[in-house]
Amino acid sequence: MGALGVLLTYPMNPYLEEELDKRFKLFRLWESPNKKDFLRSNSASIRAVVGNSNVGADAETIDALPRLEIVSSYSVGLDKVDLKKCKEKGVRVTNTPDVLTEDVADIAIGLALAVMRRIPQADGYVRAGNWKATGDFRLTTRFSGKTVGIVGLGRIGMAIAKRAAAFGCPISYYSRTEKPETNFKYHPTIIELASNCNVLVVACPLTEETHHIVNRDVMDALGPKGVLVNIGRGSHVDEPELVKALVEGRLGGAGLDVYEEEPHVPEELFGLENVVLLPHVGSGTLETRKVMADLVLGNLEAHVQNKPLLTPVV
Ligand code: 8YV
Repeated sequence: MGALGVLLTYPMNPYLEEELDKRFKLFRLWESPNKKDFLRSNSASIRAVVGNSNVGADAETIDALPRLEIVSSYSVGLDKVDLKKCKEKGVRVTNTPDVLTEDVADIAIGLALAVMRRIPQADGYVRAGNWKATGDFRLTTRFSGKTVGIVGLGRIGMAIAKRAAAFGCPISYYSRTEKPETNFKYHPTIIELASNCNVLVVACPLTEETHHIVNRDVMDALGPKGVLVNIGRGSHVDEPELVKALVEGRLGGAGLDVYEEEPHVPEELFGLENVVLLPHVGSGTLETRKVMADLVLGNLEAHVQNKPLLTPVV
């Protein structure tokens, strides 16, 4: 049957790309000016898709590839993969759970600290020579001991909770179901959670139910002293409402790693000093990205060899 034809949707990791090229027959989607034509002319060869949080496997891509057998995603989040269609068509799906949990949780805490202690601004203050010229930096807000509310107490949510607890922060959470195995305080609605915490961290998967789960009412419940941290997906938050809430001072601050239309970030945020903006780097360490790549490769190898998949979803 020859080497497995693998479609890589986006230039996500040089090591992964090199290994895919060595082990399989690689097709690079982004190199083609016309996606439809590219898929049509290579549809007889492509039996696997490797996507990520930018470009996954939508219904159109899946329909264009009648020989597709597996989608091996270089991400834990599968919101860019049409899971329903994959199920219907018998296409297997894998992701990269667990291996990125610690890094993403680190970034969540880093964002809360950066926003509240104004770390980027303080750094800029030193670099600009202002410390010498005008004296000490202004006072900031304590993070330790503040109530942290987590939306979604899955693997990443739990890792964030553990870290925040070590900072002496009382932990509360909202999720579809209560987790009686934890001592954290459960709130049955996100509004109730936001009304009762200082820092609200979004850590749930993006689904139809969680799209814009952080809306204007939630932001207002968090209030002018509250801080929103988003390490989930941009579309968890109603972004135009977030911009308004921050500009109008109805929300105290925001630490964001994700945006609705990446890499587009609303420019109104650039001038706000109560906001810290990261370019979707939650899992972006050398260590984690290597293990993620190896999981993608391992799942494809297992599929080819008819062995159990390492991290099956569908
Ligand atoms: C990456 C992610 O951004 O795992 C996820 O769901 O969002 C990230 O780890 C990504 O897919 C790397 O390209």
